[in-house]
Amino acid sequence: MTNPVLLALAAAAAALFACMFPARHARRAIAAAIGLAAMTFLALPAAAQTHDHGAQPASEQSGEASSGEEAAPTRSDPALGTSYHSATTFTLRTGIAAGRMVYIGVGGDIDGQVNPELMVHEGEIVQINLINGEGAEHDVVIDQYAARSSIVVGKNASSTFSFTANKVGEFAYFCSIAGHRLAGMEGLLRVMPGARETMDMDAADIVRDPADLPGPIGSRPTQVVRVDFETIELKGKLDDGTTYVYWTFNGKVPGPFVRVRVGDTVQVHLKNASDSVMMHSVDFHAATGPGGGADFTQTAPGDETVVTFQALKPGIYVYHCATPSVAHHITSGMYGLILVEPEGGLPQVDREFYVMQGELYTVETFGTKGDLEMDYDKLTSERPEYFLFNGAVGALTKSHPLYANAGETVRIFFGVGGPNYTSSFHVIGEIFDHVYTLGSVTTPPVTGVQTVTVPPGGATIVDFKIDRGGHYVLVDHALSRAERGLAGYLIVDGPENDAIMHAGPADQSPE
Ligand SMILES: [Cu+2]
Repeated sequence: MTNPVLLALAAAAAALFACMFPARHARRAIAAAIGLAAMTFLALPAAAQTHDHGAQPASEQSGEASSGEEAAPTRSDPALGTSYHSATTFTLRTGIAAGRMVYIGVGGDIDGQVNPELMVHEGEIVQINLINGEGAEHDVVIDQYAARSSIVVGKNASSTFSFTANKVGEFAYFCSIAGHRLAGMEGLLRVMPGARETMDMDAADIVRDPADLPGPIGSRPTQVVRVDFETIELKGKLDDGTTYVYWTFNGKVPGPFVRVRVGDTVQVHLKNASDSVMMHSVDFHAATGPGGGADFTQTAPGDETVVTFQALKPGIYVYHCATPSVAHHITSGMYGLILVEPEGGLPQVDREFYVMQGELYTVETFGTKGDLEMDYDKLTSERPEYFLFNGAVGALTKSHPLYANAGETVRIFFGVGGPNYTSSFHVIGEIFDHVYTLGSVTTPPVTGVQTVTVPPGGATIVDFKIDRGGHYVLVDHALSRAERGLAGYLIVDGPENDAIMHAGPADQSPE
């Protein structure tokens, strides 16, 4: 499928490209950085109606799927001046059904269907992946769109092409190899008028605003702090036109940011909503005791439990649901952070943010529209479809970017719910001045850090001063994950200080 080396190179090139642009082009540069590997050297053109990757030598196509040219779905923030959307993706495998040559749908709504009808909406970018299922030569052509795949030669060879569905109507897709269309290789592309109806109506916004966290505690005597959690299962918006049944603490992902000081007594009330299907619980990594509290908080729908613990050690800690299958509860959104401030608190900064990373394991492939379902097999074999900041695709790019002003110091509390993937947390275009390694606030922070490793069930704190206005991008520097939903914007208002960076040679720098 996608070639990781190419991706990495493309990502690096895009990031570099982003950095090289003068500030007035920051928007485009950021779009490029976000598109990064997603575009894998291939522009996913808004203007061009089609693009064809061209025929490949047969030698490169025999054997396993070798296209390596997936124009993966891209995304961005319309406010940032770009118009990429997730491509509507279909995968067709050639095969034999009832003695005829046919296309067979793979994945999503068309899975297993013979010559499936491909339904899209006007204006959508359509991506069609063709896989050779039996070894004869094939392609896919849509005449009216002047769109076609390469000829796939040899079993498991594949090809990908995309186009913008800007003509409404019904169009045949077929194999142009002599005789194949007549032999059965023909189906229908239906382009419906108007934009696809988004599912916002019946899907909740489960995204936790990264600015939604309590302020510093600083110096105060220790006290009993009551924490009220309600576990809520709800259909939430995963992406435009895509929903997932999340399991949450208080309806958002991540759960509430809990902030106490060392020595506090934390009294947790866990209520499980009466319309829940599952039992839920909570394990605080900040707690010492059986299950981090989970042993005392296994809570049936409609019930409430209480557990009390001492915040003995300062630090930034993950909490999560710990009801089996724990991985299932975590992937579905049941994680959050608790900060146990050291005596006197952390050094003051101008802005604090709360960001967590997790993965989603859906039956449907990344980018599929509709209601998606959890895939237990993918979960247990660690094959996620989505990587997410704060629970949804576009959570920190489209709906809730981080905002700051040039000259301010920014702190990000960053945790990984996971359940499985370690993050290489990085902000494109910035350097962390202070990193509280492994979430320890009792060890002096390390300084001048580019990328921080954060394991599942782990967290960190990064502080940095923003010297220059512009747009910065939060990523996991395992950048293939940016193609599967993982990106955030830090939008910084203020002067674009050319002394720090400008396009062109040094002697052209304005004083
Ligand atoms: Cu749970």
